[in-house]
Amino acid sequence: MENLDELRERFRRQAESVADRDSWEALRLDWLGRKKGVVRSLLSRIGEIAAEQRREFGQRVNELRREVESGLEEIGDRLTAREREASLVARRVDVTLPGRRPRQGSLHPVTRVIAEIETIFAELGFSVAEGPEVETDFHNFEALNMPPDHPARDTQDTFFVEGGQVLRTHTSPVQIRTMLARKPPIRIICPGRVYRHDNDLRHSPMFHQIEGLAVGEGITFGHLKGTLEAFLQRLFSPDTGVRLRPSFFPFTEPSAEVDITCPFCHGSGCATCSQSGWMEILGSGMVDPRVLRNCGIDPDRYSGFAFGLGIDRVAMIRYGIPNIRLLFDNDERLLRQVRR
Ligand code: 2U9
Repeated sequence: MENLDELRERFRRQAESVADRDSWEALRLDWLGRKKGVVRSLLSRIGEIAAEQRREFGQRVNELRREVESGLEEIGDRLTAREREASLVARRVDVTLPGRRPRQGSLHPVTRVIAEIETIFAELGFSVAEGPEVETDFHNFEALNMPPDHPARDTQDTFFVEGGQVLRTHTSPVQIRTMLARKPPIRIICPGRVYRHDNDLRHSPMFHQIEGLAVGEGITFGHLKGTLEAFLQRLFSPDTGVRLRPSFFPFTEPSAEVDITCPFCHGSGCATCSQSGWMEILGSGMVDPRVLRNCGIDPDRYSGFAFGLGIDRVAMIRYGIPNIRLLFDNDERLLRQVRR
């Protein structure tokens, strides 16, 4: 019995020197361990105690066990609190540091130019029409006055698809489809991807066009010129000069190529415009009467103008991009450089 008081004292002394998890676990095993723990070995020796003292001995060993248990629990709680404190200190966050800026997305220059041109033409009363990129020979060529084996087809560098279809070489088939489906008056622009077998610094096998078409009674070359002048001065700047040069396209008659005064030197001559002061920007003309007739529109009653421009070229001029490939390489640095 005196021994038990001594043991209690010993536990208290040992408990005081516990400084970490390992010594806490060692203390627990010493006292409560199932095989060699002090409490367990005391109980296993109860047979050595005189019968009339066993009851008291049992009670006192249980008291010791409870004291050991609550002592261990108390130290354990203290260790847990200390560990938590240490980990909070170790993972301390400096809330005064500047935040990380989220990476910002932005529209591709081609997407931006398309949106800008759509806005300008919406104000002029045009709506947007779209169509398939894999086209029939009829919609891409024949209806546009380019019959099979006609030399005009040579200029189109066509990709052929199995089954006799083609990747559209221009967005003109969208205008053909619109005229076949609707009666005049028609005022549409047709933006989209087109494909030509051509690949160098200025050409990509896939590029973007916007074509426009206006068909109605009494549409003249004057409407063509006025519309394009208004459009180009909105797209570039109000003092942009516009000039038309005679040209030829199978689907327009008469046809004209359209130049603007160079947006870089404003006409005085620089490297970008080869010292000419002018830049070719689009092709245009009055819709050939045969094209109207191919689409079921009476050319004696209706007339129309059409035009086409390369969007990628406009984006390259607008954002100073020297190589068309940069538009399609999916290099994020391009987006960062042209971002507003
Ligand atoms: C229909 C009738 C006429 C569309 C036209 C051009 C002239 C033209 C080029 C500009 C640069 C293609 O992207 S580019 O290489 N386009 O020069 N396009 S007239 O004429 C049409 C279209 C549809 C029914």
